[in-house]
Amino acid sequence: MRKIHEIYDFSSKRIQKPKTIPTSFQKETKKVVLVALELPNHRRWQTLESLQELKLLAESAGFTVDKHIINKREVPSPSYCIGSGSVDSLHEYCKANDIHSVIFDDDLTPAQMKNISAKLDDVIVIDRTEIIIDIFAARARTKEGKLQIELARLEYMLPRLTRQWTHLVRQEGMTGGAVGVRGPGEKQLEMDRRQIRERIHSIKKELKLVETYRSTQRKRRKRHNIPVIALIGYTNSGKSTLLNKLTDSHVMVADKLFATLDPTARRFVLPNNQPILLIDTVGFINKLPHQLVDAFKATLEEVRQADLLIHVLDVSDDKAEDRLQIVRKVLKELSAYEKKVVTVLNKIDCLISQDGLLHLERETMPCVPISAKTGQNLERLFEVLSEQTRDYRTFGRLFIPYSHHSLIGKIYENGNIRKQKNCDTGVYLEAEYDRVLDGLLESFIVKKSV
Ligand SMILES: Nc1nc2c(ncn2[C@@H]2O[C@H](COP(=O)(O)OP(=O)(O)OP(=O)(O)O)[C@@H](O)[C@H]2O)c(=O)[nH]1
Ligand SMILES: [Mg+2]
Repeated sequence: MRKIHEIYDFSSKRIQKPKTIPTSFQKETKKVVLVALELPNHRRWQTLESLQELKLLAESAGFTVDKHIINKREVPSPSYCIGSGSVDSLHEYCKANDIHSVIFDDDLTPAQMKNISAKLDDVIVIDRTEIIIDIFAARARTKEGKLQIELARLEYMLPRLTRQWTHLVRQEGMTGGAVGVRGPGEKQLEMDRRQIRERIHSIKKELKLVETYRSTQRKRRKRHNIPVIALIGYTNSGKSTLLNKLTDSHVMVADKLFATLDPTARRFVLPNNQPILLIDTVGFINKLPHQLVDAFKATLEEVRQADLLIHVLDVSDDKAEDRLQIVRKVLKELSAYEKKVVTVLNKIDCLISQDGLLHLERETMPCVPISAKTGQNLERLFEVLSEQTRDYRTFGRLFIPYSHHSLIGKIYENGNIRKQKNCDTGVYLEAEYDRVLDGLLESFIVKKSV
């Protein structure tokens, strides 16, 4: 019997008609129209910005954007989201221009999705959450990532399962082909729903194990007293590039949205010999679908539990200011807003003028302008990180007798010696070192300083 996630594949089937959302690896050009609803409390620039982001998402999913339309209304129409007249015009336009799909900038209710699909004939109707889930699905590589996506997709799909759907699903032999067992209509629908719920339950159980594993890992790190620093930021801002540059790793870097889905942890030692653990995370975006936030709990927990966040902001993007606000909003949603943040103003190698930079610097203190790609100004970033991880260091004056000379080697390895004087019976040192050495060095401290 096929697994349910193989059957409920949005990229191959959908309510009422087969639906193919092209993923980035499919080359065929598919034209789409983007649709936004503008309510009285929306400003035009906000609508346009959101559409701009949707355009990036559509392109990341392999679509070519033909145009966008904005429908102003007092309230969303319960049947069609936008006005029914607008749906008719949209239909005409799509027919005349060979449009493959329309993508709504907001989430559609199951009823709206069904009604619009009915009016638009062969044109596929997609909403924001669905396209984001689809991109995530195309990017997921690890078992954990795939499970998280499947969960988000099933949760998105459950309320949208309708009778038209079961007709299609039955043709595919979803219940394993036991003739006579499947009842028509409601009964079939109920069976499908139950099967989805069971699958959701079992994925959640598997993900719980992942959470437990991660929390054990975190406890182990705490024991080693290594500060954990999570790289966060808008998708495509350069988080993985920075991780690779600092740790000489090869995490995938790509000029596309959501290149990274799984958290990767790498150890790095600052020039003052302070080890830190850097964690690369999934990128943020405006209106991150709640199904994804729920599904990616284990991943996002790394952000919540980190000792410090490095917010990577692409300052070469003229939307940098908005992206900053989006990231702050998502941090609030994740209850991680109170965390210590160092902002990295990235991609300065692409800046033609420094004009906007000053304003962003004022907005994001403490911050460091860098280029993760060329390595420009990374020394300054190290200084700021050393400063921010001071709590993990002890500053002290020590006298180590020659009988314990091996300790001096340990201080060299885990610390930074500022002054050293060799005397007859031992060595006098002024040093800062990792707190893990506190126990070993306690009895040799002449004076502790801050
Ligand atoms: N010119 C320039 N390009 C950069 C710099 N940093 C990153 N890039 C480019 O920006 C693109 C995105 O980089 P990634 O490191 O994949 O970005 P990310 O934040 O990890 O993206 P997601 O994983 O999708 O959230 C790639 O094409 C990088 O080569 C930089 O300092 N300068
Ligand atoms: Mg990345």
